Amino acid sequence: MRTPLVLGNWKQNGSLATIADYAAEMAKQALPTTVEAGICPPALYVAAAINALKETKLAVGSQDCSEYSGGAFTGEINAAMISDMGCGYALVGHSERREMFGDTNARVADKFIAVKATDVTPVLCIGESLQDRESEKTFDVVGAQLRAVLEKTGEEGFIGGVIAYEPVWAIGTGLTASPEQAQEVHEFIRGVLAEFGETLKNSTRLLYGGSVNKDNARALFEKPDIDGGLIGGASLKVNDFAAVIQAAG
Ligand code: G2H
Repeated sequence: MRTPLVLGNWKQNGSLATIADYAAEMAKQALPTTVEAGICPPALYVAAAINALKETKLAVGSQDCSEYSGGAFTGEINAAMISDMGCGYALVGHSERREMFGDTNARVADKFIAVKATDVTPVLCIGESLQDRESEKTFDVVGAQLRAVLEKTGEEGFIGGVIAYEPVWAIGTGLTASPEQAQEVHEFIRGVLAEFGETLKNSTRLLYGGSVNKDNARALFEKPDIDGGLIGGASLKVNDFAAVIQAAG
């Protein structure tokens, strides 16, 4: 039995004022006790978010993590710091980091390993571009992104980690993969996990991300291999995000 997980990725949005309002409104929402949920605000606001969300069910996560453990890496934040601040999760390999900030499969694997060495849960983001999908390379691309990590960690080093499948063509575009398209890739991902161990296959939570909202969430979360979501735009509005969390319950 996998506990559903819904994480909000705020990307480069938010302010001290919006975090305070958001937390006050979220505290009034009746959220299901059966769902784990959290938000990943910009790193500078993690402390404020943890403090503001104390009265809610929401945890806080980081949007990224350095692969380095510390030293002369200006602008970077390491896994020990993310743990030290009390974050429950750290995203690694989001497609925006891969596309715009040079995160390769190898670097993402090192980031995953750095997070996994702490008490923070790594959330490995993978997904194909529109061009990949149109040229029928979805499974090749997603498989390569996943194996790059699994081949370094093995089953033991991956267990407890989370995977977010986010087709790049569905991110922030309003285009969502249909529940059937998402399930097909999630089933493939579980097949790759099975190559590394049955426990890994059965226990790993697989989130879907890409224009999930309060109207399409339930149909996605009903699919057998979809264990929750990574939510961008819709996580910025309390009512919408609460409805998505409820849909996972
Ligand atoms: C995909 C998702 C959250 P959105 O990036 O990671 O964003 O829901 O806005 O497509």
